[in-house]
Amino acid sequence: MNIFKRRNLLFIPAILVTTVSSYAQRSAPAPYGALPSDRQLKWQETEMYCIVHFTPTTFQNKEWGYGDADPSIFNPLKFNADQIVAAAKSGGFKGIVYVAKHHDGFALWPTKTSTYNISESPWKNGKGDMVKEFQMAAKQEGMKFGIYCSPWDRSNTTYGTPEYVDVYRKQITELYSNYGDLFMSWHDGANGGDGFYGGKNEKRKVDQSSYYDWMNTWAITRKLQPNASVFSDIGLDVRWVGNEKGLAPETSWSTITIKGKEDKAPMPGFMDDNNLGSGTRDGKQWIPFEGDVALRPGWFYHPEQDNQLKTTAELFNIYCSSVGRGGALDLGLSPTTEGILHQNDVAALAAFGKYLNEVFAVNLTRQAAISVSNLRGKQQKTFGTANLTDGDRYTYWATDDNVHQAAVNFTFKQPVRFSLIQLRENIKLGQRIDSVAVEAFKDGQWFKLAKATSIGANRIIRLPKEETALKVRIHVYAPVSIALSEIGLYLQPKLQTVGTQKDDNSYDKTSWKTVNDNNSITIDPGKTLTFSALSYLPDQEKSSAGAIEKYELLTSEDGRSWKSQSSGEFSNIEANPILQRIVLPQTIAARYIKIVSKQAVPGNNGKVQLNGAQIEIYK
Ligand code: FUL
Ligand code: CA
Repeated sequence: MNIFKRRNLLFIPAILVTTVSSYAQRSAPAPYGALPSDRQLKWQETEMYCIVHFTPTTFQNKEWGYGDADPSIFNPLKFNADQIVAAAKSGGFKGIVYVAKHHDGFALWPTKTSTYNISESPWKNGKGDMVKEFQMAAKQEGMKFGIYCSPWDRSNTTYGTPEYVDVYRKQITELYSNYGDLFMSWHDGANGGDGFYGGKNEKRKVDQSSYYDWMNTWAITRKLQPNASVFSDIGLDVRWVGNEKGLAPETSWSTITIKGKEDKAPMPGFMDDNNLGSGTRDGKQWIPFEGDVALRPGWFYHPEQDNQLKTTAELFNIYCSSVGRGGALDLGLSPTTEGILHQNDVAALAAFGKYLNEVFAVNLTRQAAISVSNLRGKQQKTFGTANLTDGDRYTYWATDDNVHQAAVNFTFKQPVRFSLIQLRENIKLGQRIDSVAVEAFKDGQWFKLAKATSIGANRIIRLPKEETALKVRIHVYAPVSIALSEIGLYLQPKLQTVGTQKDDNSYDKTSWKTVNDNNSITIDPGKTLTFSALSYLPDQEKSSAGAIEKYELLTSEDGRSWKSQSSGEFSNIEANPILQRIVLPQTIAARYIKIVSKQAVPGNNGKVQLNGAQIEIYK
């Protein structure tokens, strides 16, 4: 007979139950759900890194190179990888991912796989290796190093055939064999479309989930770089957050279930982008998110964006919505054609790093007397409250197995002022906590301050305003015992909000007349305008569906016969719908101006986003 059948348990003497359970409470709680690998733990600890885009595309002032740039344009005369990496370090970043090959297909290292590479450029007389330069600079600054090699290649004539997949595998083999120990192997999801393709100038579409045969491609990564976390739309180790603003939603789980593909390893094209930000509570796999966003509006350097850098306040907001939501922040840096960061970027990074240090300088919980409503096995030394403030993300306070709700109380000698609460779980034991509620005791009463879900590796709760309290209480709810490793209370120093400088040389458009059809807009400014540039601002609130991807700009003297002035693409507008500029090679004088959408981001019921409010014309 099975004595552990439920009804028999009732007859086991109470004393035996107590002894067995208190013995169990001496050991660590059993891990819960999907767990991070050692490789992912290291990645979670990194929290902040930068991605550097510096290729011939920089010299073309574009966001996506077409694949036909002449290598002779790549000649950065003041190139200094150390200046770039040191600036990133001053911002508090701990790693550098270098774009060894972007969509234009130009290899920034002397690869044997294609002649379209750095040895064809005049830089260092064709003897240079940009990937090596960044690897050495990262080493010098004590930063981790990672590599992004774009799967999409708009230059390679074999792109779209099985032969190219072989080329791509050889490229990553070179990159993963010759540039030291990598912490990240980065791949994006932008795939296929039109390009140069060795002079064919055509459109090539591939099936993202099958073409690259990621499982076998990433097997190379695992073999050559076992410590590198693989990032992609959904990568083996790290997922994309679903936008290029670096922002995760309030609730963002580090686990995720890829519906219908539970048995398969994750790879691009496997899931609906809408779930990337939130993840899945109790998801089948541990795949936390990376929030990627550029310091400037675009990923590449554009001189006209020199005054459009994110402010410290914006960067801090992004930090709280990425690192502060259990993921990582990957900030894009864009060297100039000289091969260094612009002074504004250097200053922005230093200011942000300084501010982060100020925010986290004083953890007020270290000044408090701490008590908890339950302590696992009464083991003060192993699971006690001292673990909550020791700065170690793996030492933790835990509750007994049957205690799934508990509270932590902080009592101060004098009322303290704070505006940020930081929590960490010991994620080696999984993402256990469902939610927390924060209360403050002031004027003789308890007040509710905030609630949060999805804690994980790190959770920052920002209060709407500063609070002053003598006691703070945090209620924790979980489906299993709790293993919370850190609680911090901080006072965020005030930030001066300096408005970003905007272009002020745009024409006043209050009296313009515009005529729209679905694909074009005709502007009648009422008089002849002399202009050097135009801009188009896609919807900033909803989605990029319907935004113009390919445009043509035409002008006319009589509104009937039109002359084409310029055409091109608004690269990457789907993922990063920022202000787009059409800079003309020389100024034009025209009486009527027309913008035609030649291709738009799918969706929006086929309606193109194009109205007068979205267009500016510059002197
Ligand atoms: C995207 C690319 O299309 C952008 O150009 C940029 O490299 C960004 C980091 O990833 O998918
Ligand atoms: Ca700790």
